[in-house]
Amino acid sequence: MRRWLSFVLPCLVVLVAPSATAQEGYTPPPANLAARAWFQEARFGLFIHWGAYAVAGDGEWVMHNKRITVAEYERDYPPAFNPAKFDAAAWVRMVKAAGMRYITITSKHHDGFAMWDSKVSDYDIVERTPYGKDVLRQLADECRKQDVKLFFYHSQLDWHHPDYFPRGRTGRFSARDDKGDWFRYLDYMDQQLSELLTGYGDIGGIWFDGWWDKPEADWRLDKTYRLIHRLQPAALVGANHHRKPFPGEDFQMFEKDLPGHNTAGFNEDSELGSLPFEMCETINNSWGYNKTDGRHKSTKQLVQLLVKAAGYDANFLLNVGPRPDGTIQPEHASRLAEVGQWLEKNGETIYGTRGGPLPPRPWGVTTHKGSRVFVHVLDWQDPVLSVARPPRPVKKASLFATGAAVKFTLEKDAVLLRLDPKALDPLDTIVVLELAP
Ligand code: FHN
Repeated sequence: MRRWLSFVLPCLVVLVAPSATAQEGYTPPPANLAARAWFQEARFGLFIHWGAYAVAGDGEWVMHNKRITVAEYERDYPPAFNPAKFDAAAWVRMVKAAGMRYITITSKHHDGFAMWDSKVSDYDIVERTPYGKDVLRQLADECRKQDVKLFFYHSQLDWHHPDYFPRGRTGRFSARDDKGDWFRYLDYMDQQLSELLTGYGDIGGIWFDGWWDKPEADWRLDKTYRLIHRLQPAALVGANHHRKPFPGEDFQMFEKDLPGHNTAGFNEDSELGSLPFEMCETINNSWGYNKTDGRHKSTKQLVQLLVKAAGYDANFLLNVGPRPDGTIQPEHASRLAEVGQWLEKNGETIYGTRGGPLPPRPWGVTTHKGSRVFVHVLDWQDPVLSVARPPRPVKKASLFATGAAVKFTLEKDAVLLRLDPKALDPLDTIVVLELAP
């Protein structure tokens, strides 16, 4: 399942060049700045990788990995995709119960198949599947009703379109003719983006992916980013190119790693910028539905990832890959519900907070809001925890869960917190430090 990584990684090696040309001189208008502020406060969203590939239950890279040609894919996948049990209202209810504030769903993944009723192509869910309905429209309507923001993940890389030429590092088994008009492909992408930005109400933003397939190409990002910002000035543009943000982007994303970390291999050149951060992660180890992947992270791991992301000042975008019938795997739905129960009690220490002020440490992280610092103790067993001294004097310390006072000693450069080992919560013991104004 990590096969895509071997294609992405070589791109990272050539990443010594400065950031690509994009929307130079972009000054975000007030509506965009307000949207960024909202985004940063929201802290938690659902990533949805869903497309005709769900039919195989072998992840979203099945076309490339199994060397399926365009003709075979067209014949076997969309005609078998019939998500008759898809219930947009139930999905959005699940998102709300999980404490998530937004959804980022694949409008088109690398297979090129559109999950909406595209007018510039018939390679879409309405025209090619027995289901025949626009799932993005249903989801957009329901998100509006239930006050959840909707973002679209849009693959710039396309394994299906004839004009995606010269080909990139991936999708080389699709048996397309060795010709194509690159700028016609980019026109097509811009037309599809225009459909998404004009036909589905206010969109939270566009989450691009796939630039890394052809880092040397002229992606005409300037034109594309301008188009998005013109059609919806408040829509946030982000791109998963694994590099420092390009001009015109409104947030910075990190795949499977906390900002500044690189355990998954994507963030070699991912210098931290000043835009809002978002980290995305899978529940098991797959983005698209994978019926053999049972390596589901526990609720504890997921809560701790959310908390760590917040401590690193990043949103947490947690993925599900719905099944071909339109339902969410029960193992994933139950975990989302449990994270939601945790947030129901502890959300005050996550939503609307900023990371820090203390640097993340192996024992945990801090978040803060106003004069309150939330010390999230994630991995600690001893009665005394030494944390760095916050920027202002500590007036009081207490357990967030019960309000019980926590004894502390102020050292020159540290605060010693006396924790009752019996009162430690295995998920997250939250100590509130009240700072002097
Ligand atoms: O190739 C994709 C992959 O399928 C998935 O969409 C992830 C999500 O971050 N991004 C790409 C790899 O970088």
